[in-house]
Amino acid sequence: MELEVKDMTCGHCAGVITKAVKEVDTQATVDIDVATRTVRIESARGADIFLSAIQESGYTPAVRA
Ligand SMILES: [Cu+2]
Repeated sequence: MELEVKDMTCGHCAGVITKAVKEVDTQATVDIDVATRTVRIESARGADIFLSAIQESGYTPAVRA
């Protein structure tokens, strides 16, 4: 899945978001591009739980259509 996190602005944000994703699914593959505010996640889990986890970390994610 591909998420857009508009308020992810630096490496610190990317680290916090990576940690949040891994807490949901330790097996998840996370690929982040801060420049385009993109978080790509490969996981068997659905998008909703990752959206919630990233929100709880203080960011505003949306599924990129
Ligand atoms: Cu940051």
